This record gives sequence, structure tokens and C-alpha cells, in this order.
Amino acid sequence: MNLEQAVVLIKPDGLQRGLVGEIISRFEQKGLKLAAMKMTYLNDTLLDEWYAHHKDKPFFPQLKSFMQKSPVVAMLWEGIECVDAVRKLTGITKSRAAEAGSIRGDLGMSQQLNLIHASDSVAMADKERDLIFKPEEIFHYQKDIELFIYSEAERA
Ligand code: FUP
Repeated sequence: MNLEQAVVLIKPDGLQRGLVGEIISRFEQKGLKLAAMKMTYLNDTLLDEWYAHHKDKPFFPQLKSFMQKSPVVAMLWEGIECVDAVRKLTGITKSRAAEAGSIRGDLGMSQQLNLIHASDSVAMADKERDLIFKPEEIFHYQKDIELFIYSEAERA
């Protein structure tokens, strides 16, 4: 079983627009398992690490300032090939061009105010999980419904 975890942040625009419940529902309804969730402020040091690959881009200062406009809701979702599944639910970066049916495609118009962040690889997910969650904030529990979410072969 290729169990993965993916970090999702509901960004300040998602929180301010009252879309927290709607966004969580999308991941719940998909059949993913919630392993951690909290509200937090993202400080400068964390954002420099988080977006290290964007630090020389012209939009970086604005992106950082936007991400600090309010708290964010940080979540860790778990499932088989979860990173890819979460990215598909998220949609492409520019919300107004994102696929209908995706969170960004259904709920947003902006490229920067694009509602959520989603880990883009397993390696990034691991890095982001360690940056945002303490080990004791991550929960390991049985979810019996998984018998009806994955086949026996997939769960083996
Ligand atoms: P994504 O993985 O879809 O969140 O997108 P990227 O890693 O390419 O970009 C990270 C964030 O930078 C985006 F969510 C929004 C912001 N961004 C801009 O503000 N302007 C740009 O031109 C590109 C990205």
C-alpha cells in the first residue's frame, strides 16, 4: 500500500471568505483521512523555508505578505497516492484558469489568492509536515470506513 501524506493550507483568503468548511468537505468527501489540523500564523522564517524555491521571484515579497494577512488553517491528509489526489482536487495555480470541479476552479479567480496550498511532491510534503506540525499534533488512528474506500488489494 502506497500510503502518503499531503499538507494543505487554507490561505488567508479562504479563511476570510468563509470557505474553511467547504474546503475541508472536499477532502473528506474524496475519502482522505485527516491526520492533523490546526490554525496558525506563518512567520517570516517559516515562509522563507516554505517558499525557498520562489525566493528570487518578483512576486515573493507580496506572496509572503499575503500569507501573513491572517492565520491559516493547516491540515495533513493521508491516503493512497494522496499527494497526486490532493493536487487534482486543488487545481492549477491560476484559479481563474483552473479546472471546474477543483477547489481553485470552483471557488476563486486569482493566481496569488488561490485559496489553498497543497504539497506538490512526497518530498515536499515531508518537509512541509515537519515545518508545520509537531509529532504530537499528528494522529494515527483507525478509520473503519476505509474498508469501503479502498479495495482489499489496495489496502494490502
Ligand atoms: P502551487 O503549487 O499551485 O501553489 O503554485 P506555485 O508553487 O507555483 O506557487 C506558489 C504560490 O505563489 C502560489 F500559490 C501563488 C503564488 N504565485 C504568485 O503570487 N504569482 C505567480 O506568478 C506565481 C505564483
